[in-house]
Amino acid sequence: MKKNVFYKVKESIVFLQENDKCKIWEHKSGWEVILNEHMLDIISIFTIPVNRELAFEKMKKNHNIDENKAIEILDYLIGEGIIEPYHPQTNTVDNKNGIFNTPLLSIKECLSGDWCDVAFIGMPYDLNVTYQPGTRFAPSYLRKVSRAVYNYDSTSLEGYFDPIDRTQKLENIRLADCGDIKAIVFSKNGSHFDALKDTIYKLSSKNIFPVTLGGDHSIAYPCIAGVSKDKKIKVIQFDAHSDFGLMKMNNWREDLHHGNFMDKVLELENVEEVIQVGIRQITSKNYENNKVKIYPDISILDILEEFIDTLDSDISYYITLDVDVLNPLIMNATGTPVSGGFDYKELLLIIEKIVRKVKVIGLDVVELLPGKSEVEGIIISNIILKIITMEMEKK
Ligand SMILES: [Mn+2]
Repeated sequence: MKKNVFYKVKESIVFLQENDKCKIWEHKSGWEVILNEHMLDIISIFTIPVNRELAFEKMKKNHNIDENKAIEILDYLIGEGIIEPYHPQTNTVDNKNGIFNTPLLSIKECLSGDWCDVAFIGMPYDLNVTYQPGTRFAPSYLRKVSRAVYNYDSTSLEGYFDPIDRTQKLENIRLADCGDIKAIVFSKNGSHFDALKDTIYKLSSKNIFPVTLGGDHSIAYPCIAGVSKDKKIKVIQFDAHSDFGLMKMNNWREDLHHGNFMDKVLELENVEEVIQVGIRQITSKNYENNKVKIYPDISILDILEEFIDTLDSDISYYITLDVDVLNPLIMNATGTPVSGGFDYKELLLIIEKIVRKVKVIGLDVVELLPGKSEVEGIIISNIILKIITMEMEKK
């Protein structure tokens, strides 16, 4: 039996109630069946995507149906074309697919049932930059160029073959792209920040791994607030800049930007620690905070094993990845580049050691400023793919 198959009532099925009778009607072919209430209750189990185990469990609990009978009912419902395997399809007609060719679904669909493992959310917001704008184009840029890295197949769920490890990866892992948190015009740090926070919280509480595609770095604040709403976490920030304001923020809705949002993150009660890796921008004065550990420039590479030993296996970590942590020689596509920094393999090595040691519960990738080149997008797509692959291997 194929692992991880989810079933759902066919899209073309309509439930009708006529003169005390319950009917289901298939509006494409036109047939209808009158059902007793008992059967209707059983079918309603499948209004959200459920796998066999969960369906059987519900039939047993609510209707006292044993497993043999449950198998019979499931086969009947499939045979009659009432339910079908749930494979959210990628839209190949107008090529409007998500990152890695994932299906573009609503957040509601992603939250329905428990079939989704990883959800991508675009946050095309760059009102908070202090220098060059344009990171608002990164989610659509990543959706386009990431297909050169990996093409997700929602039907076979076969994942991909990694020629370096010589193994099949991401098998039976379900991905979806929820599209962008949208606005024609964003208001500064307004309701869309709240929507992002709420979305991340909902996904995270359903055990779905959220990957937010920024946007400027300020969008990490609602992401971290969402993911830490009801649990303690630690944050690992890859960045050339510390993103501390060193100034008092009176009203964050007005004052928060991509260079000071960390001040607000540190105020979040459930954020126990922020580990900053790659910091190399010079500032007018030193900044110290007992919640923050800083590993400047590429110094972490010299003490990598000791660093990994300091990580806490009893708490979940959230990763916020500012692409300017990479050396501008390979990461030209960013608004505020700083000389120095990691190359691709160095950054991957650090991330790999982190993800192998601790549970990571979410990721955002920010400050990617697309230019004409696709290379930077491909580099970032690879990093995103590696992170979700390593985290999903733990499932
Ligand atoms: Mn940053």
